[in-house]
Amino acid sequence: MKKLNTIPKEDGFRMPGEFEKHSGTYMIWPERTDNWRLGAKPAQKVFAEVASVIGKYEAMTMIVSKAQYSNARAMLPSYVRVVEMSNDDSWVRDCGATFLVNDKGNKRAVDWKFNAWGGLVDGLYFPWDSDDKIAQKMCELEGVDRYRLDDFILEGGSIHVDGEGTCMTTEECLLSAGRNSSMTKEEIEKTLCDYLNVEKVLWLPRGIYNDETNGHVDNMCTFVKPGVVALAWTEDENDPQYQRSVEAYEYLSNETDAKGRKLEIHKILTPSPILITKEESEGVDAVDGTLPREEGDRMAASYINYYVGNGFVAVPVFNDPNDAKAIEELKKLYPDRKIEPIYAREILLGGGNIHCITQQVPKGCSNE
Ligand code: KQY
Repeated sequence: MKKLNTIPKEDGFRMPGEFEKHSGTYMIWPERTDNWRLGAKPAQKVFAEVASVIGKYEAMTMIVSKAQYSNARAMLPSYVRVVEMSNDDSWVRDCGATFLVNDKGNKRAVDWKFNAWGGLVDGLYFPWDSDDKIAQKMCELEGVDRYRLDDFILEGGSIHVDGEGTCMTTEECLLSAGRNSSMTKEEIEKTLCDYLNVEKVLWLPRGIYNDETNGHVDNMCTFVKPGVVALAWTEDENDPQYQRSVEAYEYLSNETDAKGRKLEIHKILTPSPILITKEESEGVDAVDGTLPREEGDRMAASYINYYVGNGFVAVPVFNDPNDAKAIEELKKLYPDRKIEPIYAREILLGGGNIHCITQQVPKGCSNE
């Protein structure tokens, strides 16, 4: 498949909202023992559950290393396609392709440069070269041409779009020192506008407290549909999350989207603080250059890290009293989709959640 040197906006390609129809979903099988405890066995069980749930609704592809192929194949139902591919870890939202469509239903993708959330400044592991090739390989499998940006670092979890001209991100992440520090905010915004084909970028100040991605928006706020957002919230003024949520709420309340609409904001309470236990910490191998998992560290838990697909919403839950509230709220926000709660502590222990480990391929009718 071709590498394109033109610009999606000029070519008439846009990133659709996640809530638009999909042709399928990708995930990557977890295995690295310096991120996933106990040889990644508990995480593999939950990844298999997530893939099994999504696979009931749409075509599901699991990327897996050579070493783990047989194990993943054995743990996954036959309706999940398993494809061998080198990888460094399992965050396909971040290293995978960002798929685009045009009005004729043709598909292309953006292949952003990936540096493991901050490269040598504050990245989370080294090396990341296999992950940086995942987007290209997904394009080969899907048969779509790609726009490769060799000079612009971005992870898919750091952006959300409404499919109608608006992108949402955080300053904490996109202006961080380990990404595009030689670019101005205006230059970064122009790149987003050109490659996602949007007219307006909403810059939330910060993401979730202690999020190792430098505050990805996909853990903090998401578009339910154009004009409607769901925001992570806490009523506890002593929680360091409180000020972050208040700032985001105030910012969004005073903004409009690309179509000039005021945003309807739904607050979704976070679970109570979730800390890494001694047993969990001891199950992770220590490796130089990988972020350690220390007992007592607070994890960046949020229900906003859910994934929306054809007829369903896969929602992380944590055995917390706020699980039920989040599910009830999401049932109201997505009346036409089945809410699928999945106990996701093991994914959270690796540094993200269901949205971070999934990547949608939008529906189109043919490839160009
Ligand atoms: O998107 C994410 N939340 C990825 C987090 C990466 C964690 C690596 N340990």
